[in-house]
Amino acid sequence: MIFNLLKTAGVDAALITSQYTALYFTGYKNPDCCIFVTPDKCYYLTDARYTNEARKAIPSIFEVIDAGKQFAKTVQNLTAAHKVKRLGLELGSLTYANYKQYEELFEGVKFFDICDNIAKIRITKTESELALIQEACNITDRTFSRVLGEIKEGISELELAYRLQLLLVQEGGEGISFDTICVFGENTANPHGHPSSRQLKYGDPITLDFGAIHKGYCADLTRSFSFGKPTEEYIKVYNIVKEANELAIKGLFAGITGAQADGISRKVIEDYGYGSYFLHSLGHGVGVEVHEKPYLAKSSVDILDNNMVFSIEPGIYTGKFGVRIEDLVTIKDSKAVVLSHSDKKLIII
Ligand SMILES: [Mn+2]
Repeated sequence: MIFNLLKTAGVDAALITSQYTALYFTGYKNPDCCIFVTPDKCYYLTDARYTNEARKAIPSIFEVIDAGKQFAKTVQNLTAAHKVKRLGLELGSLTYANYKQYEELFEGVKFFDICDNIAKIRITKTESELALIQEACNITDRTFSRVLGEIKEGISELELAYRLQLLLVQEGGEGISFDTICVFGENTANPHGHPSSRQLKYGDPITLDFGAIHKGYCADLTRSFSFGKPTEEYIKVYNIVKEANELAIKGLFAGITGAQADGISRKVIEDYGYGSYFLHSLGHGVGVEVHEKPYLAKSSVDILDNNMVFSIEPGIYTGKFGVRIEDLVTIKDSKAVVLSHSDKKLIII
């Protein structure tokens, strides 16, 4: 699959610098690596901190090179040795300083951006990728049901967030797919609030947004619920968000655009008069990266297709509190299949 990239991008060689694309092609997570691909060779450049583990972990088509601190120089040598004239680069994950350095080092080599070609490969999941994401979702669901037992008056947002993360590892997760959002009371009004020392009080709404990583693949789940008796307004808002989530999922088919899917949820929320409180877009793709293509947003032209995985996460943030309900979903035979199995009925603890 990695060799196909050269054909579709029309280049002699490609330099992969995004650690996520490298993870995608190798199954090995490493923040300090790059991959150089020619039509018949794949080189995996890293340094001595990773070489030993990398040689065992990654497929044998990759030749692991200890490039020390000389990545650019090593790539220059490879480019010259393979007589590369057209080089594909991931411009979206390259710093300007790197780009300037490459311009100097690779004289006479023409650069092409291969970000779209890579996104196209990563956007559709194979059956084995789907199974890994499903397992990441299962770990996340089990963690959610266990963390409910940890919720007690007086616990802080930070402590609950860290207890949740411990449970997630106990359930088989290898890490968190992003910084856990755990917010109480008025802090739920911030869609991506940071956990603080704020302590839980009777009657507080709670929002948890988190996910496990399983073999490099991410999950992403949000549930809002109530500690003690919720207000009438909270129940009303909760039911609107639930309806927006469920109708968007029901409306999915192979070929719907990200904008159309976003529009389904947005219309529900607007019709109830809360349109200006839906502060973000409906969803995003999930894979080795927790935010990747396709995007479900007002202006998104991405087309949602079979075997893509993405979140459906409408939310309402009134200023006093917020509610978000997020599931991971895929499309099979032009119908939505929900990968998250946590209950969406309003939980009152
Ligand atoms: Mn999300």
